[in-house]
Amino acid sequence: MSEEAKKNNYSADSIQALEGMEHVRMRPSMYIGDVGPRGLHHLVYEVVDNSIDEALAGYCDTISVTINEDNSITVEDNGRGIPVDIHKKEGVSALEVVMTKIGAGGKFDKDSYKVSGGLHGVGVSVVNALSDHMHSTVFRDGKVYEQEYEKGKSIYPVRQIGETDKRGTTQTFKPDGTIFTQTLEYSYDTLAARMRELSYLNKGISITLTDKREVKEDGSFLSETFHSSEGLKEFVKFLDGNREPIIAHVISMESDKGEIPVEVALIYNTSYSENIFSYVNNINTHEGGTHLSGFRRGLTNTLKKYADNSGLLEKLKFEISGDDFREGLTAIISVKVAEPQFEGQTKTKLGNREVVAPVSQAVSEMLENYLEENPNDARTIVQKVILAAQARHAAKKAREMVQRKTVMGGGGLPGKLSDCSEQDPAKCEVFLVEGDSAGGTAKQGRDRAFQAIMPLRGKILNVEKAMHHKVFENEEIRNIFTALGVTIGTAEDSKALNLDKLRYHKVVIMCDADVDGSHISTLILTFFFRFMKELIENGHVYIATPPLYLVKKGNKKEYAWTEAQRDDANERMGGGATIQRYKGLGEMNAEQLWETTMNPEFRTLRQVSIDSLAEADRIFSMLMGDEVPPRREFIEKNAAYAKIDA
Ligand code: 0RA
Repeated sequence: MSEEAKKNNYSADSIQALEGMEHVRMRPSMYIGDVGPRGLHHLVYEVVDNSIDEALAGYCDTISVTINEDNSITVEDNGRGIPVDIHKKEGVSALEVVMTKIGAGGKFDKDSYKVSGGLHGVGVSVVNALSDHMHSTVFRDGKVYEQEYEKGKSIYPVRQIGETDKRGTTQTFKPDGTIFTQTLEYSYDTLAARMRELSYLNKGISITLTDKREVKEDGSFLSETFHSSEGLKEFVKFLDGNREPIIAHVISMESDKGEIPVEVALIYNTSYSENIFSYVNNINTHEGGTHLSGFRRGLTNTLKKYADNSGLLEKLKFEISGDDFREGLTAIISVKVAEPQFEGQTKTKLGNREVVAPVSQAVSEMLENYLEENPNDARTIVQKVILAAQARHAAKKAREMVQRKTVMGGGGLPGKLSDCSEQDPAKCEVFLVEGDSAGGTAKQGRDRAFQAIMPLRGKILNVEKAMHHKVFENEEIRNIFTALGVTIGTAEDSKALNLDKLRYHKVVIMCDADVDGSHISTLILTFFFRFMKELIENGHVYIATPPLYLVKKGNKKEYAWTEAQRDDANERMGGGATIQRYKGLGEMNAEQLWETTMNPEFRTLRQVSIDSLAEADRIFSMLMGDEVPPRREFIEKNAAYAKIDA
């Protein structure tokens, strides 16, 4: 290439880089999913992932993440430091290339493939593009270097600012408020859940999370360090902390023979649910994929073979199905794949076919060894499988009953449902209301054109503790299925949820704003989480927020949701206002309920979302399981559904 051509080529490249940055700012959702709280937190994961990669390459064992007072984030690691030498092709520092060129991340080190990477694996330049301000500091070869950026553009060339005996990289960024218009506030709990998860998935790394917005009485900051020496084995123990194990040990293995590193850990507990979490390159693959298929295949084949040889199956009159091997199972599968292909609606389904066999083989080998060495546990597992098969038969009958009633419309809609007149589900809402009396008020207060009311009798069944056929036999729960128009089971998958005939796109849980009310909300949410997860994942589930106070003086009245709002309103009225504390929905009349809680113009609905399936599972098992003390503690500390609201 001539000098002239090189020059042209260089400027063409930098124009492309600029366009890349502009494109990220114009279409941020394409890179980070959304610009709500989820996308905001995603920025942190993207930066931390670079440090995790450095740790996986073997050069870093300590990462610290700090939420600064101004909601900017600092991520620090003790790796080799991002190289700062001049990048041959670009003519600028490698650091600058990584920070300002979309898609450059890590490419210059071709010996270590990038295995971690956020959901979209987009690189730190995307974070830079979406930040008001970003500051990189590199400690390398005895020197300290820095560079700063505004909205993704460097404001000076990389410069040396001192000497050091430290090694590592420090990144500080402040998300751009013109892009993240909804909120710029970081949630400590959300970041903590992800850092904890990362520490289990990448054992040996210490990740410290510090919140400088929270100063404790002794002057120190809120801070936790996550570190796991046993990895997935500890992750399983953590997840099942509130369930009762039926076998002596967590069964686990790790294999890095061959191309694909596989880690698996599992345990069986007394519950009836299946909890399998699968990860690819530290990303939770909600939709499963080939690694999950490999796991299932290995588990089913091995246990089936063992059960057949044990003679325990002789009295069983029907075939055991794959599902039966997974009742009461909690498992985690983590694989690292060099070039993952993500498929599915949310791009969280692994497509790489070559992953099936290594996972299946690893699982078989692990289980064979365990069953061989622990014959008592082996017998316990097989007995559990037999019970599951029997219960499945009972559940199938009960389910068919729900189905018949739903599909054939024999009984029609439940008698308690007051339906709306609108036919387009996208415009329809249904309120699940605690108690018949509040249900009556809601029925009077609603806009019957598009709002339906379904009163629920007291506390609905705690599905966390019930066998599945009991759940499907329960009338209240059958009514919910029927009212929503949701059915279970397709030709390929007997447990798949069918939302095609969903009758309302908004399903609103409306309960009293007290302890009982939040317990009932939690019961309903637990049911949705275990039996209609897709309803939550597709954003159909909401929680209504009735006010806590009515502040009245003369002909002025205001509703308040917090103590601060209450005192504020009182002050605005000149003090001395009458304050009514609503103890339940029942104390409001129809008009008040409409104005404050149901009218789309004024109400606040909290959309229920699941940040981390693993965390949600743990919380529901804790809130609804057998162990009372942790539940009490949690409910006392939090407003019941604290972790799962939007
Ligand atoms: C590639 C090569 C080298 C370091 C890194 C990447 C690196 C990147 C990040 C991102 C955050 N922290 C990081 N730490 C290191 C250096 C290769 C060498 O020194 O030979």
